[in-house]
Amino acid sequence: MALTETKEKQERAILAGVHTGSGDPLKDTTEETINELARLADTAGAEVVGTLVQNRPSPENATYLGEGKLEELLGACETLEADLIIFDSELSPMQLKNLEKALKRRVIDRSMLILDIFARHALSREGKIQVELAQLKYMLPRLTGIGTQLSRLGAGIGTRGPGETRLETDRRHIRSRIHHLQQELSEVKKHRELLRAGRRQENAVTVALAGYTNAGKSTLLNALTGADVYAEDKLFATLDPTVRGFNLEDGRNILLIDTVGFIRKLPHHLIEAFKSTLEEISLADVVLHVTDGSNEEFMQHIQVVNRILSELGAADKPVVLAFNKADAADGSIELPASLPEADRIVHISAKTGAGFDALLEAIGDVAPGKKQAVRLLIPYTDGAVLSELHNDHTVLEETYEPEGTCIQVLLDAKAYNRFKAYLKEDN
Ligand SMILES: Nc1nc2c(ncn2[C@@H]2O[C@H](COP(=O)(O)OP(=O)(O)OP(=O)(O)O)[C@@H](O)[C@H]2O)c(=O)[nH]1
Ligand SMILES: [Mg+2]
Repeated sequence: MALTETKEKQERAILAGVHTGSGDPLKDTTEETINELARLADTAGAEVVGTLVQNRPSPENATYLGEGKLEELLGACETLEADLIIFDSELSPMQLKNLEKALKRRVIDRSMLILDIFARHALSREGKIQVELAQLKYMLPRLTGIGTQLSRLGAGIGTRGPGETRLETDRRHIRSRIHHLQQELSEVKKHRELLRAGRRQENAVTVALAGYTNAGKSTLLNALTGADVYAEDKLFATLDPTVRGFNLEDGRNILLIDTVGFIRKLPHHLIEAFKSTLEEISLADVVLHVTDGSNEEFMQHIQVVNRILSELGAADKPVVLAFNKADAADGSIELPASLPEADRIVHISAKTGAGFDALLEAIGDVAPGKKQAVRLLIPYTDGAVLSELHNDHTVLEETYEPEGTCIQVLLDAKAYNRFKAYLKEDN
């Protein structure tokens, strides 16, 4: 039997950007952002064959790059046989159109690249709807650029929809599809709200994992809860929220929620479209912010994550900041003088389990319903109180004394108030 070639041809991509030196984390192209773009391109399946960064105070209005650089880029495309040029920042509809015309090749920007990766990684119905919605909304104003060029230049990275379907490029069709997807999304949202209400009834504490992509969130969820969630050394491995439970030492039930990671210049449409997924973070009791402490850029990552967290209205939640990958950081992680805001900071390794005790203690401290061990003396005449303590609370120790049963039990603030009349004097 003959083997058929199924692997798609790898697209050859050149990365391009403008270094303004403005330090604007959303617009400037730096060595770090271009390296990150290369990882994104790799995740999307492209082979990066070249990079071109122009130094100029601001991008050219009509063509992003200056005239000379554009010539140079066209030459490079021909020499390196590139199929695709990926720009590091979001291009305006006009820039996109002009660039495709000048370079005679498909041009995409960072947003389209991220959307393409999301399209390939979305598994759940909700994830797929959200990604397609973001893609279509992104495309709508750019159709004169993409629409005219795409049919001529064929499919590839930036044109794939969830499930490897080809994105539609007809304006009228897109509008009605957006409408349809929005309706479907509101159905899915109702379902998610029901799930959430169920969790509230179980009286569990919800802790949402948040952090830069590839920080180790899913690995940590697996390590803490014994789950088997997909974790891999690639960007945006996780798109769909997963919830797994575990218990703290005082018996509190924690529901840990894993969800999509963040990145610099995350397309606004994507945040907008992923609102229902990201709501898991804004509605959680505690945010567990995981950062890759072995990555030199962790401070920038933390800033990006904090900015998105406040955009989501999650800025005032109790935060435990976990510097992960302590095993991979050479020496100890050096924390800068001005530390990012967090209620607790811990160093952990999701891989080896180092630092987990401190992590759980930190979560326990900032999460609602913290329990403390107290000693109560229950007279033998109050048998009902004793059974209630046994039924509803964690009893640590019990001894029988002449005046009654001496019981050591874990109580949260509410239960403490209820039973404080029985407090043993030498507590
Ligand atoms: N050395 C080391 N590697 C780790 C540690 N934790 C996670 N990793 C690795 O980091 C990579 C990313 O881990 P994930 O758990 O997929 O990261 P994530 O934050 O869920 O990433 P996204 O879902 O893409 O946002 C994987 O290759 C993990 O094996 C750690 O403590 N030490
Ligand atoms: Mg993950």
